[in-house]
Amino acid sequence: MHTLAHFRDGMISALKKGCVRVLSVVLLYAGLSLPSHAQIWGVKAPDSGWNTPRRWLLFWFHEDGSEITFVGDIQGATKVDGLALSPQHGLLAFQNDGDLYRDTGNNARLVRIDPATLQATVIGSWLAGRSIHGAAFDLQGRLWAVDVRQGELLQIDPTNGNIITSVPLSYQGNRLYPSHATDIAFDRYGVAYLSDYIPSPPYGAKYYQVDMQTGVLTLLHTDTQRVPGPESAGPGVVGLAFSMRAPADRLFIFNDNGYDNIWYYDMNSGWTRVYMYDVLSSYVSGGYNSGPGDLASVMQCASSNGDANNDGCVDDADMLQVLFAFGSTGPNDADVNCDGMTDDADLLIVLFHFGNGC
Ligand SMILES: [Ca+2]
Ligand SMILES: [Ca+2]
Ligand SMILES: [Ca+2]
Ligand SMILES: [Ca+2]
Repeated sequence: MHTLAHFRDGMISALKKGCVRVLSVVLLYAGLSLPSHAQIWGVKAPDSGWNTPRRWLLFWFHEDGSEITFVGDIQGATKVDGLALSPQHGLLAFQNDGDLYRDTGNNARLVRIDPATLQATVIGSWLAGRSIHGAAFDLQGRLWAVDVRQGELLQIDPTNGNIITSVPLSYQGNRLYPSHATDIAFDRYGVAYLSDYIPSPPYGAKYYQVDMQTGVLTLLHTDTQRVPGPESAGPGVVGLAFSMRAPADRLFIFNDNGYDNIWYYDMNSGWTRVYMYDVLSSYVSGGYNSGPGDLASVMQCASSNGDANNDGCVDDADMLQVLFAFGSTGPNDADVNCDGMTDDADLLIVLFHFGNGC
C-alpha cells in the first residue's frame, strides 16, 4: 500500500499540475437528475380494480438489498409501462392509451420521465395498434420495446419515438403474444431475456432468451413457486433487470402477484428465487394490486470519471479495482473509459480524478 500510495501521489501531482479537468458523462447524469447508474429503477401501475388508486409510482433500489426509495407518483403522461434507462436518453417509458381502468391500450407512445420532478413528457406520436409493456436499452444504446397487442419486438428511435424495425415473437414455431406481465432485459454480455405470465393454475412466470434478429424465444425457466400473499400462485413478473454491480447471471424481477415485491434469481445456480424488497407494503390505501409495472437499469458501459466502484468517491479502492483488472478485455467496471479494455488509460483517468467526491 505504501508503494501504491507513493506511486499514486507522484502521478496525481504530475497529472493535476496545469491540467484542465474534463467533465463529460458525469455532467450529463447531473443534467438528467439521475443519482447514478448503479440503481435499478421501477414503476408500479394500478390494476383494473375501481378502488385501486390511479397512481404510477416511481421507485429505485440498490442491487445489494440495502435500500429501496419511493420517489413518488408520476405526473403528466401517466398509464406508463415499459421503463428503459440509458446514460444518453435518461429514463424513458411508454404511455398506453385508453380506459384508465384497463391495463392494456390500443396505442402507445414514448415519454421521458424526469426523476427529479416526476414529470412525464411526451416524446413520440401514438404508435397505432401497439400496447407496450416492456422495454430496455441494449448494450449499443438501441431502445427495444415489447408490444403485447401484436406480439412484436420493436426497435424504437429514442429521440422521436418512431418504430425503426419490428419482428414477430415466436416460440417453437408459433407466434407468441406476451401478457401485460412482461419485460425485456439485457445482461452485460448483450443477451436478451423476456418474461411472460402463465395465466392459468398454477400461475407463474416463464423466462425466455430472445434472439433479437429473429424474435425466436428459447424457454429457460418456469417459476410457479408460490409468492407471499393470500393467493396460491407463482409470480407475475412485470419487470426484469440486470445490474452491472451484481453477478452477471443475477436476474432481478418485479412480481405483481399477491404482494408486490422485488426478487432475484442466480440463473446459473438453479434459479432459486431470493426475496429483496416489498414495494407497496399493504393492500389498503393504494397498496398491493395486480397492475403492471416495469424495471430498468443501465447495462451500457457508462464513463464514470474514475469512480470504478461507483461509490461517489475516487480513491484507492477504484485504483485497486483497475489494477486488479489490468490487462483484461470485455465488460468490466474497471474499464472506466468504456473502450472494452482495462489498461493504463483507465488508470490515468482514476489518477486524474483522484479525490473527487470523497
Ligand atoms: Ca424494462
Ligand atoms: Ca412491464
Ligand atoms: Ca469509488
Ligand atoms: Ca479502458
